Amino acid sequence: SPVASVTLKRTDLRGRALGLAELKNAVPRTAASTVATAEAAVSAIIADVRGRGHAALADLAHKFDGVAQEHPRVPAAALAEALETVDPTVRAALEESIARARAFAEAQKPANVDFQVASGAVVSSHWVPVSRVGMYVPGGLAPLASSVIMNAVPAQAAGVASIALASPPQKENGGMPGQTILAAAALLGIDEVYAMGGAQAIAAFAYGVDAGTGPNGGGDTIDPVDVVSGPGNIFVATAKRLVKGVVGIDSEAGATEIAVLADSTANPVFVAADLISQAEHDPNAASVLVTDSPELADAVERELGVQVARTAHRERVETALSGPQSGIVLVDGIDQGVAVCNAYAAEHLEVVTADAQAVAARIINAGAIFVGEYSPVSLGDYCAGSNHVLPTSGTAAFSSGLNVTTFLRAVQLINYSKDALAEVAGHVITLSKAEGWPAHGDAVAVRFP
Ligand code: HSO
Ligand code: ZN
Repeated sequence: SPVASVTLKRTDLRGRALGLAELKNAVPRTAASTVATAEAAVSAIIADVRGRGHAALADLAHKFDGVAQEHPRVPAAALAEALETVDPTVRAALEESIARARAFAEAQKPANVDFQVASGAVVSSHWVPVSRVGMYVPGGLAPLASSVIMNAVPAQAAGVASIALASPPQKENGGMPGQTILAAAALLGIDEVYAMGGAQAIAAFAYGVDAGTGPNGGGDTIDPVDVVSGPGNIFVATAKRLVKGVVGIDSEAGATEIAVLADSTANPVFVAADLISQAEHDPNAASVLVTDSPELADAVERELGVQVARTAHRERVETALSGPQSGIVLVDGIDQGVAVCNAYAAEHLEVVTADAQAVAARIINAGAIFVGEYSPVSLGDYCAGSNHVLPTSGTAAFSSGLNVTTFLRAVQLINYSKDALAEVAGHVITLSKAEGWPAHGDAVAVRFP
């Protein structure tokens, strides 16, 4: 039909003075997808990969991806071919995306600190990259070539020496990951690529896989990594949670979310388009409008009807927009709007109000904040220079999106001279006695007989 009827759940908070707990309950959100449901199956897969190596990977590729696979390594020739055959306009767009992301990631690198605490007493923190990273790029519903860029560029800027990439084998592509994913990897100079999906890919990265464990005694060694990064489905997210501690992980990325904080100055055509853009990802995606203008809310809803009717993934978008995770929150002014957005802690927040920059400065909880009507979320998904791997489900309140520090550690260096140690020795000895650890104090005293 030419016009879809799209009604978003409305929550009217006007005139209500709500505390933080009440605000958190008032914002549209589904119960966090229960990782517990996948845990048993994922634990079994991890144990299988640890126990049987390539033979397990081959069995799981057959079972989940429907492909016959001796070993998952993508041959160099397949990467080269993908780069040669990629559409030139796609290649140009990937290159622009890489260039902007790289320029920003380089600028974002934190500075080392060498600080003189007292005379002859230097304490430093030096940022050191992890040695090896395994990045996951989803296939299936969401074959995101742009996610290759978002994972790899910050790791490269951090100085990670060894980068491996896994993406599910695609039956339609001869058991290789998608061609655009391969082309993006080739453009980034990543030559260690595996056709592996799901929890098994995460297990292979976390624990490594021995050579010679393949069904016919084949298979390259997959060295264990220090950090596993990248988005994925519930199985991938569960596997990342289970291997966390053995390796580092980036934040858990669930179904995508967009919140728009808008006043009467916002353009409803733009707002509707942006709400649809993220709803397109997933029937569980969340699109939330927070506004102090009931007229804008009505106009956006009308506009959603027009735009949803002609959007390619109409069914998925309708499901996402009508779900309990999406909705319109009416507030009595921008102050309350800011409070609602901080309580919600969106993965993506657009601020489309008068003086958007000043309003954005008051947002403390969001994965990424898009300021003003010419900074839409889909710009950030591809070509802004920012990163699109961002914390979802309210986790933006305590974690950050993927960035150069995801792959760095701040190693501390302590360098005191004899005089500098002498100066503070009494305090060390006092504290060691006060805590009942006198040998600690002795280790200082022994230097000054
Ligand atoms: N919006 C997604 C990223 C993405 N969108 C990739 C399109 N391609 C999560 O931030
Ligand atoms: Zn997106």
